[in-house]
Amino acid sequence: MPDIVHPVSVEFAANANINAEQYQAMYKESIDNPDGFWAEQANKYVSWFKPWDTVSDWSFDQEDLHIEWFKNAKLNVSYNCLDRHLEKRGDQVAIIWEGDSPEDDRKITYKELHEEVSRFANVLKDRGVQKGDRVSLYLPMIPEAAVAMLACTRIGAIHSIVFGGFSPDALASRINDSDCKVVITSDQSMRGGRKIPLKVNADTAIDNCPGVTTCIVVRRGGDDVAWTEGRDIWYDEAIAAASPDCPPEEMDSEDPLFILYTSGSTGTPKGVLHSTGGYLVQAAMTHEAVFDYKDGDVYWCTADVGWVTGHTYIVYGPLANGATTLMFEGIPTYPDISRFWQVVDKHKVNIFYTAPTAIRSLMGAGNGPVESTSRETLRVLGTVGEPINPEAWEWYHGVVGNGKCPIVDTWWQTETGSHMMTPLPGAHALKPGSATAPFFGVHPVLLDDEGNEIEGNPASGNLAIDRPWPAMIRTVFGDHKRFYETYFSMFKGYYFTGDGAKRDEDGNYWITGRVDDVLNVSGHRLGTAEIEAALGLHEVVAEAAVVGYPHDLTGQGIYAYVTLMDGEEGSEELKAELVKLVRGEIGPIAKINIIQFAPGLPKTRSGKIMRRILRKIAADEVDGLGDTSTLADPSVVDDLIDNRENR
Ligand code: 6R9
Repeated sequence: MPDIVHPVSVEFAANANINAEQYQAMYKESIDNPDGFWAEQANKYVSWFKPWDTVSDWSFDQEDLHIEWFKNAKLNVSYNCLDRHLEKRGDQVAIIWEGDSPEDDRKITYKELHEEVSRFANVLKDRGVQKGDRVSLYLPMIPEAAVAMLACTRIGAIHSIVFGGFSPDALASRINDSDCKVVITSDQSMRGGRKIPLKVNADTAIDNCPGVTTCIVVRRGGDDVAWTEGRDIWYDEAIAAASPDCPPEEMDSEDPLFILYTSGSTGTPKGVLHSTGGYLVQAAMTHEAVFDYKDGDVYWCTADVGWVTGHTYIVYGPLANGATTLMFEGIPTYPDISRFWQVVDKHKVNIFYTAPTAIRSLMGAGNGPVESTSRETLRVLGTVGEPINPEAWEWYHGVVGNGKCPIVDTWWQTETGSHMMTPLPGAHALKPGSATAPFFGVHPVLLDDEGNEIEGNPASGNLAIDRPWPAMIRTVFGDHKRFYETYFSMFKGYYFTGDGAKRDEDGNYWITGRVDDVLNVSGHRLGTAEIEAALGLHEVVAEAAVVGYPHDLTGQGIYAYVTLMDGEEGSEELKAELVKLVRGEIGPIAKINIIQFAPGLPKTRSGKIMRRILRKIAADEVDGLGDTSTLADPSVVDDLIDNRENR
């Protein structure tokens, strides 16, 4: 491991929300007395209509699997993100929207946001949406996405956001799985100067969703769209006609807040269900502590609201804290490769949070496009989504941050709801590539493959957590059994993250990546099983196995081994067809990089594909294939190695 260490800046620590000493004391308290610790945070960060009876109640056992925080307490998320700020900061900007084109921007105050959310909540009610109903959002990065999320929380509806880059099929299966009756979309989405026909996709999806009765369409591009009378309504017309008065629903702390689908190692994507109270407490607290957020800061997270990062760190965390959050519709390279930094200067951004893949691609264009901007307002930088390589870290720190901004490398997951491991900028020395230390209340352990805790440092193993935290997943929507099987069956008594990690001599954590069959491409999670299922739809495909391999820009690339039906021949045309097929089934994020036609796949005698071997071949590590004697037919491996040039 590299031994570069950037010590905590003395000036930064002097003004930080949390310094090293405070971190130590608070961390100890959070582990020794979790209920006391979280009760204090819950009172500090959230306004409750009614207090809780018990702080936490939980079991990770199969028979009794449940996780509850702040039991019987009442609150409303939109009240916490809007109403309670009105008196003090009604005229403060809540959302700065920066459009795809630099000429397009908008500022929305807390007062305006409160009014629009209330109106839209009434629109939803008017369309029959009640507490507990599911609403699907398929939207670009426009303020209406935040409005729709908050409007759902205002009336107790459960939103399920589907990333705008997913295909109609992917959207339809998510709408049906969570039984949504309302879909909110827009006519178009604008990215990099190009229009993407969201409404066309939504229409195609809804054709296969018998439960959908309403489709609400935000006008973004202004082009004509197909219209289904009775089902489709325009967002702008509906809110103009709706009352601006909508009292927030009293929700139980454990009432569901949202569903977000994510890929796992097997089967179709799972609906990760988050609940209300615990999620909001930890979202708000991490946003303030991890980014050293201070009143008046302009904060920008470049994620899409279709991912968990957008949920927690564009909308809920910042707005619960009364922050000004920037929402960006475009891409880092449009109209030119300085765009991120131009936006930082234009809106005087203080805190900037992005993904390593974006940093790597911008780094490729050299320092010029960064140095043509000032970025003097930046104070804290963050990364999320995948491990960051030390070279990209140093560039981000030295060039983007002018060497003066601490970088918080935040490790967490859709399932964890909030940050789990990260340095705090005023408390921890920074090691490029290390997610460093657990957040308050998080007790990580490294397990060997038998489930024994590995004590001492250094160590490496499977990363698991031995107790719940407030923002944790509560269940897999509609499938509590799968919840247990996915996260708790592998290592009894622990939540298993699916990641591997190392702990160095100082006890700092380094995430090494997924140890299961989940790929991470540009920070996006993809299940190998989903891609394999899509490939299997092609009539000449007999079998497919998909693995990840190291990729300079996207972190991991997608490598597919495809076995064809007897008598079929592989060709470049067929490869192109298969790439297109997968893209159509899942969406543009599932772009296969390499296809290798393989007459056979390495399998155990019981028929299980040995992915370990496929991963090694994909990574060109053919000398270290390990023991292949358990294979049903070891000669398959030689053939795969010999035919690598066909890929
Ligand atoms: C928030 C988010 C989760 C997976 C996770 C891990 C990887 C996320 C990371 C990181 C190393 C970091 N991951 N942050 N790996 N360092 N700072 O990304 O959620 O889309 O569910 O992905 O991403 O492998 O298990 P999600």
